[in-house]
Amino acid sequence: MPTEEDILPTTTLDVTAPACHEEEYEMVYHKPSTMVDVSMHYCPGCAHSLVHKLIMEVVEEMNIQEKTIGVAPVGCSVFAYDYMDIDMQEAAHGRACAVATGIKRLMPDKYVFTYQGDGDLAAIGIGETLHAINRGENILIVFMNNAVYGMTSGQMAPTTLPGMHTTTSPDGRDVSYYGAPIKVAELMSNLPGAFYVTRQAVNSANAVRRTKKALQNAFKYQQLHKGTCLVEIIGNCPSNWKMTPVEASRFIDEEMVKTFPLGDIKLPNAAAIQSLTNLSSDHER
Ligand SMILES: Cc1ncc(C[n+]2csc(CCOP(=O)(O)OP(=O)(O)O)c2C)c(N)n1
Ligand code: SF4
Ligand SMILES: [Mg+2]
Repeated sequence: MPTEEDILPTTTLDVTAPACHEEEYEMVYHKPSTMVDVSMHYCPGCAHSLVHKLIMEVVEEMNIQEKTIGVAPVGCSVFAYDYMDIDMQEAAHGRACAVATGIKRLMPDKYVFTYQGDGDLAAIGIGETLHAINRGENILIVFMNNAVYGMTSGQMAPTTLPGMHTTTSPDGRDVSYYGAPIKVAELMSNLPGAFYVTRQAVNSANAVRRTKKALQNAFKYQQLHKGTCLVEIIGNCPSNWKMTPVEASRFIDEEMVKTFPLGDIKLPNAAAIQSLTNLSSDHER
């Protein structure tokens, strides 16, 4: 029978962390104070985590943490409220824009945004979304388009690319049978209530910078009470695309943008931008 001595390690491991001289390093990155300091449940290379961070950076930089209310969807980002340190409301599948409408109408001075995937927004929630934008609700819609139902294991979504293989289109999406992918940003930009509509991505450093700028604009435009802002973001879903994170980023540049070209689709007019400038200088006075 082994003795206690046989079982216990005979050498002691040195677990002391190496000395860290913080003062020698310049801080170039910090997690926004507006995020909860926990690990996320997202897959490696998933766009959701990155976009959560970008939204929360904007909230931090605009100093509007106490004034911002988010509406979480059903989908992989259903737990967004666990990561964003702001007031948040969970909506039933597809109903985020209706919930956001109620919040914004009751509290018009708050910054209200929805965060929705393509299954949530473009399938079950297309009616709510279209009517909210048509009414010109003063909300920001952050639309995460990864071309599949991520959470439920990769079924075909309204935004699945022609020929794309999913669990419910194993031979590739047949457009003659299922119809063409819905270009949500272009469709919604035609509605009179749409104030600012853009499509961005987060698959490269430059794309991330442009998406952040779009989110900054959209949050600022909410101060004008002029209509709905829609920021569509092409999101990586390496797990359901059956790709590595690097392949998924490449797939966006090589395939996704053919159907979903990136860039601004509807911009506010010059007078609206000018009134925003006047508003900010009023605040500064
Ligand atoms: C009324 C209703 N229908 C279906 C579901 C099942 N469901 C949960 S998440 C989801 C798809 C989510 O896909 P998407 O919105 O694109 O988000 P992603 O996971 O890709 O980020 C579905 C169909 C549900 N929860 N409720
Ligand atoms: S399944 Fe796709 S969308 Fe969901 S967490 Fe994983 S990579 Fe992200
Ligand atoms: Mg999706």
